[in-house]
Amino acid sequence: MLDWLNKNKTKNSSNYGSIEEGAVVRIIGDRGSGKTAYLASLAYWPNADPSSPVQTVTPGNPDTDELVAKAQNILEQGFQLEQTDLNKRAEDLKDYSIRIVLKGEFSLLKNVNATLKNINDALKPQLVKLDIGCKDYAGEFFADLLGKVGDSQLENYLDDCLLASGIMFLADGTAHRKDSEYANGLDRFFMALDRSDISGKQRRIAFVITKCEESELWVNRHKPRELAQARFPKTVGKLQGWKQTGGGQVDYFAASAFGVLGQRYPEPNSKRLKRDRDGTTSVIKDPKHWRPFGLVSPIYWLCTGERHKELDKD
Ligand SMILES: Nc1nc2c(ncn2[C@@H]2O[C@H](COP(=O)(O)OP(=O)(O)OP(=O)(O)O)[C@@H](O)[C@H]2O)c(=O)[nH]1
Ligand SMILES: [Mg+2]
Repeated sequence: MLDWLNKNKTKNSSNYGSIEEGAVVRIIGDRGSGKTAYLASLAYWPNADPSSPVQTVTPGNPDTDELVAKAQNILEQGFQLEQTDLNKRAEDLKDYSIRIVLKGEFSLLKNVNATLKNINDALKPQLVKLDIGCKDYAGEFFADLLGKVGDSQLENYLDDCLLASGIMFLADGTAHRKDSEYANGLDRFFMALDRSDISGKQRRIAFVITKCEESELWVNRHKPRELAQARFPKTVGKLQGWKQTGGGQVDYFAASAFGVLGQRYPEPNSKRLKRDRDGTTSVIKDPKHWRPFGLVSPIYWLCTGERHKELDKD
């Protein structure tokens, strides 16, 4: 899977060229931050918007088919997903595999090195294929980062995490009172990351604020960096510190696995069950109009290191 890290640009003789990018990803974050819902909504991709830059999202293995079934049988029926178990070993966790294809676009810039010989290929619209392999950890892992030292299960998870080129760190935007805890968790996490080497490549961490259909987050969804800074200043401080000391790249994103209802006066497509210091638990209000937003943008960035403006508008 680590081969996916190598940019692999293939050309063919059809009307479309294609650019293939990939990443090995781990999703981390507190209990209830929305990790499994994020992945399930992405893999299921309900009510695709015809004007979205995303052409298709395809599950790539039986584990991912099972996740799609959960999206259909649990989330779409208006229920909550169960908590993810902290398996004994990270190797035994489900390893999801998802291919995302973005619609063809003329992307000459990506081909600035084209020679005259392959300029024809460079002039074709490029289908961008993003392949990710992703493990969804239980939030308990994140709690263990704070509370446990030298625990063999925790070490096993950290070792597994070191294999990833991209980390998605999810935080429920309504759990901002836990900012200090997340910042402390990151300290431990960075200590582990820094002792690893992914063959000279820079690791990327996408900090994703989830549940952004909630009105208090929705209004700032197009300014994810500012939103993160306002809600989780200490966490952002740690992430920026890691970046500045050469740890790797960091960027900020806003997403919702549930989305909103209506276009002119959008309202959250979620029904709140509970809200406390730990954040919000909800179910989908109107499953027929379930359309998540912001899910692909962090993946595009983890795979390419570039931001996709259209995906950010989502
Ligand atoms: N409002 C809202 N609620 C969400 C969203 N995504 C997830 N939830 C809710 O947040 C709660 C936790 O979601 P999960 O996806 O199970 O969270 P998790 O991070 O996988 O949690 P663990 O497996 O325990 O680590 C559930 O009540 C979900 O229905 C979202 O985009 N909006
Ligand atoms: Mg989970």
